[in-house]
Amino acid sequence: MFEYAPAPESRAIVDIKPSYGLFIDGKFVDPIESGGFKSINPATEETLAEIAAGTSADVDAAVAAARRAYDKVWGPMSGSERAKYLYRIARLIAERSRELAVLESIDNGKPIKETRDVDLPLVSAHFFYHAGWADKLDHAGYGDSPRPLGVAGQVIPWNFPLLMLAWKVAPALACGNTVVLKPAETTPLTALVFAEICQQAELPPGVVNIVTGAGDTGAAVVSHPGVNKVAFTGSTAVGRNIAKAVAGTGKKLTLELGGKAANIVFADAALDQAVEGIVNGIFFNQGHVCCAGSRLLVQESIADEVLERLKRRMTTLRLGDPLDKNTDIGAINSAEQLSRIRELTAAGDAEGAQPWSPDCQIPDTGFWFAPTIFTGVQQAHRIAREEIFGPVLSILTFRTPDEAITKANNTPYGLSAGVWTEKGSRILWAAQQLKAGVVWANTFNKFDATSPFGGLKESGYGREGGRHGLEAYLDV
Ligand code: TXE
Repeated sequence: MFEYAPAPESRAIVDIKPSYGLFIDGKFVDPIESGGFKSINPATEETLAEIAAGTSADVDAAVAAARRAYDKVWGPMSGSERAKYLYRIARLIAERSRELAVLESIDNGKPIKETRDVDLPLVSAHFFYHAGWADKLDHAGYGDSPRPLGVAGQVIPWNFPLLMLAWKVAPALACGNTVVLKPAETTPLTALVFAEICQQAELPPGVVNIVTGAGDTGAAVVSHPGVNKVAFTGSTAVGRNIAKAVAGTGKKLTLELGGKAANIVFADAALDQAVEGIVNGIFFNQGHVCCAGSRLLVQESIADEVLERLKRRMTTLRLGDPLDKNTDIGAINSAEQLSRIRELTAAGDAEGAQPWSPDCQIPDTGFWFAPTIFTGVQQAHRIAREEIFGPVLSILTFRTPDEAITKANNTPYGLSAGVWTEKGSRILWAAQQLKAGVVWANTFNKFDATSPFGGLKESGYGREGGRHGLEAYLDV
């Protein structure tokens, strides 16, 4: 139990409108058919705003606007002109970052400490970084006569709403494409403020279009014949459906799907750092992270000590009001996600693993889940195989480095992994052996606009960020 400091980031600095339309051709418009849904604050269950649900007719209008903008304005524009708009957007995001951080915390449930210090700085960094690429893609700058693809249809999830938008929109625009983006239904608000920022930046109408709605709206975007490129981040199940919908259409596709990352701690690791890395790996953003270190593999000789230190550290985690700057664990994003987490932790109990959580007070309203670790986990258990996407860590042990790698790779996913050891040669060896798109050494959950991110196996394909991320939005 903790005394919370009063929330310094006041709700008063955000101006949430009672309802929002769709952002098409530079304007907010009503959907063609009436209907919508509510965005709610997962920490309080209060309704934040009524959100329009776009149908395929709205998607038609958005794709048509994106096509006109591509053909007439954005496609023919020089890279240095496009860069000016991207720099303007990046600066406006940086200027409005406090407001956007508060709004993201209210709509998503994640702690303000994270939206303020991680999400928003990375969002503006992505726009600054890609602004810097726009003119380098002209002429000889890139070397391979790159050309944009046309209209990009992008569908994003709710775990990093504005950051996932930035990962998709910034490279698309830098390369000369126009965009129709569908935000997640539980977290549309920062995307709608981003639409206002596009207006503020005087981005030509139709270059960015935002169509809110649920999965059917997303399906209409990705299957639209006027879309040339599809980018999706979300569940592996939906990713599979999208791959089928796109097959044979000639659309370029990138998929960033689930994960079940191993965080491997060798006996020679610096344990204080490793314990911080384990905590950050699984409890950052309530574990709503595709690359979360959700399986701890700890060498048997130090397992008891690591467990004791980890439990001690977990008793200091503060769960509660996302707007309190001392909060470490915010709200679970939705009732649906909470029930998925509960289903999998119940399976962990039923299969004989032992759960442990620190004593923490769960608020009466909203969606919450205490940080939890399971010991006695077997590789066959569901909690060792399936993505929980919550603050739940499955702990397994290993004796030899080879066994660690075998266990780490024993998953259909391949997004990320972590290695904790003081031995440099072991880091290089493990990075070679691990079948994961990202391997962190003596750190975890580090992201950078300059570095490619993406998965292997059922975690998807394609890269976002860095030079490699541009390839998803270019023909050469
Ligand atoms: O994902 P969905 P959900 C994983 C995580 C989580 C599970 C379910 O394990 O527990 O997925 O989450 C849109 N065509 N991840 O149900 O449904 C949807 O509207 C086109 C991992 O939220 O995949 C939303 O905008 N689009 C992940 C987006 O897809 C469709 C992040 C993601 O929703 C669609 C989120 C369809 N047929 C969840 N159906 C990660 N990789 O980070 C839904 N959508």
